[in-house]
Amino acid sequence: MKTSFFAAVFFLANTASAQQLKLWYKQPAEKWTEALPIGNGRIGAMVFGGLEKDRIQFNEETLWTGYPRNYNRAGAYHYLDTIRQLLFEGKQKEADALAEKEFLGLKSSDGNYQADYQPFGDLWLQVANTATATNYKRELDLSNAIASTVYTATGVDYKREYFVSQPQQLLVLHLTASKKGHINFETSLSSLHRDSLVKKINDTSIELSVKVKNGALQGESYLTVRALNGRVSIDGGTIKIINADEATLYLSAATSYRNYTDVSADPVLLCANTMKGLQGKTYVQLKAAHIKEYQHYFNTFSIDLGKNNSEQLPTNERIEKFAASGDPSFVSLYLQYGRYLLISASRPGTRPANLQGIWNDLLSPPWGSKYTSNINAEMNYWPAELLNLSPMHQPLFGMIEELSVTGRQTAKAYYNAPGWVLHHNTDLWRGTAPINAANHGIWVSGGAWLCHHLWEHYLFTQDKIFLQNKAYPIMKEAALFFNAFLVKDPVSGYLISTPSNSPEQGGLVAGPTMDHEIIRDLFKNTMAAAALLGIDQSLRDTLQDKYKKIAPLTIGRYGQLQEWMQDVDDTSNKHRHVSHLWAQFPGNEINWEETPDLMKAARQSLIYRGDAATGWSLGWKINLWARFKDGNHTYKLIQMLLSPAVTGAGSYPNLFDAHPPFQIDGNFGGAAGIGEMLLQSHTRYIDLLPALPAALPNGDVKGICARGGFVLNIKWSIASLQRVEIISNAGQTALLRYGSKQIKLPTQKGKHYVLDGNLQLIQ
Ligand code: FUC
Repeated sequence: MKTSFFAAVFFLANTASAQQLKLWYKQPAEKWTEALPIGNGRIGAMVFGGLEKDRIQFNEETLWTGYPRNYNRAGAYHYLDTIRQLLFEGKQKEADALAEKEFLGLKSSDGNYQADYQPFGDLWLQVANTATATNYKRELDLSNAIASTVYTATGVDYKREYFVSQPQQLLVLHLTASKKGHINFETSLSSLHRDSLVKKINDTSIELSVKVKNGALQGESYLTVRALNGRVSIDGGTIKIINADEATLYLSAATSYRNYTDVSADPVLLCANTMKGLQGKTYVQLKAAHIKEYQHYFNTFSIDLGKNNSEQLPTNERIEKFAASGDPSFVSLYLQYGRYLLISASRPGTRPANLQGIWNDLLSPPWGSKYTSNINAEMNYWPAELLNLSPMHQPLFGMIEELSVTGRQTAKAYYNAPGWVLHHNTDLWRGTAPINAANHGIWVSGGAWLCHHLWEHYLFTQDKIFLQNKAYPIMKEAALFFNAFLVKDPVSGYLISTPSNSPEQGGLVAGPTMDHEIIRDLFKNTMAAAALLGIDQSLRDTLQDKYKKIAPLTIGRYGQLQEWMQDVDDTSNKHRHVSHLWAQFPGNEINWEETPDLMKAARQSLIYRGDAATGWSLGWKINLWARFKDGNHTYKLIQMLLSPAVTGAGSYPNLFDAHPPFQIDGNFGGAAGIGEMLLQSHTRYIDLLPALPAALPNGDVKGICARGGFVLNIKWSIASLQRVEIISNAGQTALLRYGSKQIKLPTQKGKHYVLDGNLQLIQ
């Protein structure tokens, strides 16, 4: 994996894009969805940029409600056969009632099944002399991950810069003025947590201590100020800075969370140590180290789709005008914003991005701002490999590893089965038992879907060590679960998944199509991994035998891909979940080469479902249409995504995706979908520009990745491929295809190849 990453960086040297990678505004944020997100994977913050009163609302990724505990109902498996039998007899209501009573997980002491992600606090600035301010502008520069606010007042130019440093583990805010002695402001901390306290630590620092209401965790945040000249003093919990030339604020945040079973960390000590790390370092050095670390990831990829004048507009106006302006540089900005958000929410060594990444201002956020595994948690990671951010995938793998441990107890308690299972949700404490209600909580394929990510990481990176040590043992255990779990359907004779559901509709059923697609994918990938590693022949034989017996995909009476075992699909159903299309995307069982009839049926199903959708559902449909190789339809949905979030769907002024109120998955699904228009590699081919819309006739993408360990630069003009550069990180053979042209290119590891628009090798 390391090799491919560094090769990609080298490959992109001297190709800095001429595009402006900025979100910018002429006025401060009033609402949270207007504020600008910054983050280092652990600490996240929303910058409002208020003139007189600036607010920086911040989070730390491990501050949640709840506590380490067992979520499982011991002996639930005693009811499994009865629930199955009732479903086989068509008694869905009775099955559901029994499952509600005996088959859900255990609630915590506060009555919740799972925990909620919490806000931490607010950092405030009360700034003097802003009344006559002009030339106001705030922006977020994606090229260096720095937000800024600038304005002029009484002849002095002021600037605030904000970023969250990964190397230093601090949120940093730097204030400067064009004339000496003009920095005058007060700064303070507050928190929504009722159990919180702000107090002085020393002459330049204050601390905020919080304790969550329903749970075990405590948090600590230190704020310290360094000013150049002028005076710093503390009055109560407020730091005052008078007549300084410049000032820098450093904010640390930590909690007592150590891991999902241990809450004995000392957040005070952690904050004190982080502050010690500042000694001997200047702001300039910190900023340079931050930019270097961030660009190490961000600069592996660039995209230029052309531009028009709308780049001159502030971002909120660009969203409003996108449908009319057709500004292609807004599409590239959206993609790069997705990459920025993933780097900011999911650095190696941190927890994965949750439903809101790491940004949340509410004590009771929508859906707890947890991890929903029936689409949302996975969608967050769709751009990771394709858009050259493979290291950002690591936090998800860390969580999968933990779930494979907690999910083992769930497999035993509910199914008396070996291996591990995850139902439709998890939280910081890695709960895996079914929650909420039988009709959507009893869904067994969360873990198997996550395993798809382990395998995809291998396919993209060809990292056999990862496959052997990390991925395979977890995939194998997930496969062992389903090997025990699948049962014979008395009607069809096929092996099916039951009890389960087609997320989140149709109720508790036997044999939802999505489960079979995901389980087949898991079995196939586990067999392929074992074969590559040359191990577990008898398991391979067992899985092969079961694989063939799993209920196949079927086409129903309306030409649709059936969502259930019975042909009961309703063509007027507009439900946001399009679960049965999983095998077309993110899976690959359905594709134009091998299964064209199923491809047509899947497309028909999606046509019935319609285009209208919010948030992640639109994100999913974008990827599906790209895989149908229908670029214009894909683009139509991208236009819906890049429209104001007035009616629900679309984007907020800060380009956060609307799944009212906000959920981050659609940002990631959208970014991945733009990539899927330009490159696909899920069959044996690497397809160049497979779904290019008429609206994007010219472009240049550098650093996009294909399975097989390839990194590509693709250039096209007037809707026609001009040039392809391909670097091979693993020495595999690339089967490149563009329209009806194709070339088989055996490669050597580390070598770089150049082809023209006719796929002729020129170098
Ligand atoms: C699934 C979706 C909802 C929401 C929630 C977090 O349950 O059906 O729309 O995204 O996850």
